Amino acid sequence: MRKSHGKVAISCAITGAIHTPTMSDALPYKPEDIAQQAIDAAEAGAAVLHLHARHPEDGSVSLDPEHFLAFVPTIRANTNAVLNISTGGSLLTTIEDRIKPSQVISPEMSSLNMGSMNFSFHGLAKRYESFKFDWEKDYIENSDAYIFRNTFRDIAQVEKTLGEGHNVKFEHECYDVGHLYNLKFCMDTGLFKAPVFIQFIFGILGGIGADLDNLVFMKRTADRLFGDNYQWSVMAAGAAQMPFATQAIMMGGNVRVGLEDSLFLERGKLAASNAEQVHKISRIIEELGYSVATPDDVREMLALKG
Ligand code: KMH
Ligand code: ZN
Repeated sequence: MRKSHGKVAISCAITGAIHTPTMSDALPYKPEDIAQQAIDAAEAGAAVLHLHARHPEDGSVSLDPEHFLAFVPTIRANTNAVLNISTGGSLLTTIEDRIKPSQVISPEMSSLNMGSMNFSFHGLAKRYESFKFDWEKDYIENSDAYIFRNTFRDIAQVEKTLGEGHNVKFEHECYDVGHLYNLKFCMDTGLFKAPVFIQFIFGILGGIGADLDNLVFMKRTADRLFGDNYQWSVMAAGAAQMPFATQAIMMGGNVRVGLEDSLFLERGKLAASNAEQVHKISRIIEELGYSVATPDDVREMLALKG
């Protein structure tokens, strides 16, 4: 997309499934707050809104489609943004449960995680007592709790149900270089058609680290595997969020920000909202001489159903 339009698409991941409301007052979990933050993020320049739901009472993760339906219509009524519903769910939930919200909502996009892995936001352990890991207890005795299962069968089931069934296009979440090869393999078997949209993800323990060499490596590998048949975006967890997004802009990519991925605006300063992060990356895009893509630009770029 950058080659032809000089535009950068911003995705904003509004609340996710990992951070807890105790970590930041800004993290939305009530439906009206998720809706308002999503609307504000869209007004600030986010073309794509990546959405998870939470239980409104305590902010714990929910895969209940009703909890999604408590905010999706408001967002649809008040923005032109592309809705992207998570199929990540939470660890140890079945793929059937993870797909359900997207089946009910039939969004233009859903996330699709491209491989099984150990998954931990280990960076949070430095700051939050509730995330302090005990190596023996958590990672050895209880290590199954960290499995993020995304087998080829799971991936095919998401495609069959949502791709074939609802004409949903995917944000292919690639947490490591092997996931790019998984995606290529799936394309070669005919499961996915070009162009695919790949989210390069950095800084999850279990995936590739947030080192700039790795961004170059992921990009070079994707160029080799997919040629012109892909669009890409970058998401880095925690403190690496803004630096990696900036680097992605300079390399011709798109960006993802949002409180799902980092609670901070800059080192030591919590973001007041998702929109604050979107404003910041929008400013950077413009300062670097590019412009912010609209939702319709993204619809064209990814041939979404609209
Ligand atoms: N939480 C991120 C590391 C999903 O929702 O499918 C990736 C993610 C997964 O957004
Ligand atoms: Zn997500």
